[in-house]
Amino acid sequence: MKILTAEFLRSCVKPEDFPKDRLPEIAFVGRSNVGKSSLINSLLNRKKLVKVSRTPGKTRAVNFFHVATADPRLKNFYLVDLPGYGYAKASKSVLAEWGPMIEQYLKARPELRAVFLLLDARGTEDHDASTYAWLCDHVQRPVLVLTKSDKLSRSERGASLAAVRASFRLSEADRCAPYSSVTHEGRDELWQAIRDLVKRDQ
Ligand SMILES: Nc1nc2c(ncn2[C@@H]2O[C@H](COP(=O)(O)OP(=O)(O)OP(=O)(O)O)[C@@H](O)[C@H]2O)c(=O)[nH]1
Ligand SMILES: [Mg+2]
Repeated sequence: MKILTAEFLRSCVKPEDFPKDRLPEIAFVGRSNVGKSSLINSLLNRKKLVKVSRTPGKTRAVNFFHVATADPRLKNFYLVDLPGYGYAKASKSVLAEWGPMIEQYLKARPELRAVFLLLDARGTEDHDASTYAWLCDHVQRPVLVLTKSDKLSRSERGASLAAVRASFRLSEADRCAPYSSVTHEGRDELWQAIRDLVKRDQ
């Protein structure tokens, strides 16, 4: 994908902060530390556009990145980095703010064309399954991405994909693909998924 520009727009902590220009939005959801911010950097071929941290809970607001590409179907849109869930060390008050913020964003955006749910290729947790179910019921069926695939061997990757497909009861048509923000494995496939989903209702 030829990226023309990729810029941080702003960090939103309440719905009034969300942009009002109606551009298509693509959101990334997943547990804290799963690799959401790294994946956005990898997709955009930037090293430090989005802050990445070894400490879980780095992304605490809804962060919008404005992107322009050379693809006529993806001229102008936002990638949206959501705070991670399941970070037990965050203070209680921060935790109480997180859930509603994510919920408010996901439920209130007609601009939202695609939701990617990121899962660690090395194993999922109960919270991942409940988030998947919640997204299917309240927002839209998310596309699953198995992150950090570089940490697994080829055969382990196959086993991980099969395990997720079975436990999330995916159909043939449901996408689920490995991704590595280190080797960029899966990047072209992810852009293809974004293209297909953005085109869907334009
Ligand atoms: N080996 C490997 N490490 C990765 C990959 N993606 C992310 N990481 C590492 O995992 C850690 C967390 O990555 P982030 O991208 O900050 O994760 P996040 O989901 O945005 O985390 P929060 O903002 O806390 O929700 C960092 O140390 C990254 O370098 C990957 O594909 N491969
Ligand atoms: Mg992050």
